[in-house]
Amino acid sequence: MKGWWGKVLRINLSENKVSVQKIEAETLVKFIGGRGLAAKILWDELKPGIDPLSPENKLIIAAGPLTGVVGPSTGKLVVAAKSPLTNGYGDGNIGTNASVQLRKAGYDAIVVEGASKKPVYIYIEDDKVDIISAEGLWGRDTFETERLLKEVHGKDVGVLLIGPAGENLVRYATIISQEGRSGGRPGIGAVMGSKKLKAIVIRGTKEIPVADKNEVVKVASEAYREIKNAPAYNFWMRQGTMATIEWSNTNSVLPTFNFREGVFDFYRLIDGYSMEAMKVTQRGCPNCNMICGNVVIDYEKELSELDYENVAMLGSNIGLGHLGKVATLNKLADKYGIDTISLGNVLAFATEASEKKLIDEKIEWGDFKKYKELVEDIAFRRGLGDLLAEGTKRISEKIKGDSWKWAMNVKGLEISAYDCHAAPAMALAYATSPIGAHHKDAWVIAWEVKVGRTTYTKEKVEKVIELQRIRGGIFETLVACRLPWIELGLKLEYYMRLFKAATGIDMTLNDYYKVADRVYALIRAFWVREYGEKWSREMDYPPARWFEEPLTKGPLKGAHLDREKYDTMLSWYYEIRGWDERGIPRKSTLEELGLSDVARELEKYVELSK
Ligand code: PTT
Ligand code: SF4
Repeated sequence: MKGWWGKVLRINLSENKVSVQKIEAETLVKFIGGRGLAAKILWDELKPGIDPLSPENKLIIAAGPLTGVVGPSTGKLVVAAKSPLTNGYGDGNIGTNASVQLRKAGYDAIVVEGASKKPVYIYIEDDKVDIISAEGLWGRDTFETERLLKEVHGKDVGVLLIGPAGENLVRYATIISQEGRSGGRPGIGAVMGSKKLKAIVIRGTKEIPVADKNEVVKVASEAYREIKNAPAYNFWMRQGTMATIEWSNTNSVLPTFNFREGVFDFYRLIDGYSMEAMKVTQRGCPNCNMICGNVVIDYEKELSELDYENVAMLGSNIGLGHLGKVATLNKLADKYGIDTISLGNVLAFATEASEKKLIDEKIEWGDFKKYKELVEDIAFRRGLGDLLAEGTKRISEKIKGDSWKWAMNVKGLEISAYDCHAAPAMALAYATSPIGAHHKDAWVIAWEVKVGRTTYTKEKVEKVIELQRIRGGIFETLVACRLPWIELGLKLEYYMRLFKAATGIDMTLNDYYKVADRVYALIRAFWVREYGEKWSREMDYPPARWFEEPLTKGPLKGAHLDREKYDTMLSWYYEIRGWDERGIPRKSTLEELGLSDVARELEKYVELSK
């Protein structure tokens, strides 16, 4: 079979055992790769109810048929596991040379099982796999560790690794690569830490098997040309995702003071133009000709790679209007391996809790020195940092009061950087994202701003699902970066042609949508199996703050979400997906998607509607 190797590398750290497992062609066609493959493995192999930080959890590193193949932005990987933050399905997407090296080494995915007693790292060179002591690396930050590993194994290896936050089981620790690429928001770095696995280092020397090499090159060259000729290309190369700060403030969706407001008085001091003035270089993922990692010199005269989410969450959301200082907090997050989105939420939540006297510690908005201390305390779980390392949902359960209303998460995963007081479709996108609140599956906000903010229509629900199918389905399974498509208008057709050239399989857009729906239903089944009778449609709700506390500033002053109308949208969402009023896929839906086995298993935990 072309396009895939059909091979998973399994490494059991409890038993020090390495094996290679074949994946059936039928599974690959049904789930494609990346998130699809990861969800399938986790569904098939995890016992429900396991502790995500126990050896029973599995860490999945999954490529797709486009990963590593020449073509726009194909240097991406999905990392997945049962999440220690949400106790549900968790994944993330990381751009790294490790993706290309994995495929060149002859695998579509790696499954890490069990846990080592002592710190180790894994070195993979094609068929040779070594588990090596990492005693000398444990405790070191991600930048230093990657430098050391590259000195030992060569500059061209791909490295996925964790910092002290992953080692110390911070529930929102991520996997880091190349000093600034980060993936696995729902604590996938902590899962890696629980296995005492510091790093995976990969070198591959094989040729990735494709069905039609000439066609791959032809389609890729056309796509690269289209990207370069896109009208927005030059500005993208100047600001990348950082242009969104100005857009968000203008449209009153820039998270400010723990999502109380959508505008920030000092937004100009942290926007894309301020970033341009500080920029020293640009970095990015392999195979990309529109690299978007903008690197600046931070307040401590070190390098820091900025993206919109990082700056909004560690800037306006904590009241910090100084880009150099924001960059320092961001750099620390990368060095320690902490997700910036959850971090910005946690710091803001702690500040509000201090203001409302629900915690003793004195924390003030915009207090850079205090925030810097707290980031370190979180990474090493010192003092208050130990509680803050648990994420907003668990902190709120501990400090009580009405803090659950402004603990800005869905299913335990913190909200990314778009305020939804006046954006019901975006709120629905957060609430129904398959990993908890994240914009990656349906960034519907830009469209919603154009069609009108205050309506709760079926058209909006359909748009959320369409985007989830494309972004969460197609891009996360192929695995490719979605930014050429969403930012520069590269047509989806290119990805379909590239898939055909790589695999020899011709799929229509509807075929891809069916795969996407299958993956969504499977992931939803995973959540329901974990939560059992505790599962309810309330889990698909955004935080109470957006319903109950109107914006007090800006052009949309007074705006808030309407609970009843939101609930109607949620019912439409379920109806279109073929899920029942609890948000559980109907038996007939699972069967129609070729998931009869999933229906049979799920029925052991909850009653399924027909
Ligand atoms: C992603 C999330 C995002 S989404 C950002 S900025 W963004 C934050 N980046 C972090 C970071 O950096 N350091 C850190 N310590 N934590 C961070 N947490 C946040 O993580 C990223 C790009 C971006 S930048 C985006 S939108 C797109 N995301 C894609 C996606 O999800 N899928 C896909 N097929 N293509 C994508 N392309 C773009 O990739 P998560 P990366 Mg990321 C410093 O990881 O868990 O998915 O969360 O991977 O290689 O850094 O690329 O304005
Ligand atoms: Fe990576 Fe940015 Fe290029 Fe996407 S556009 S592949 S995130 S560098």
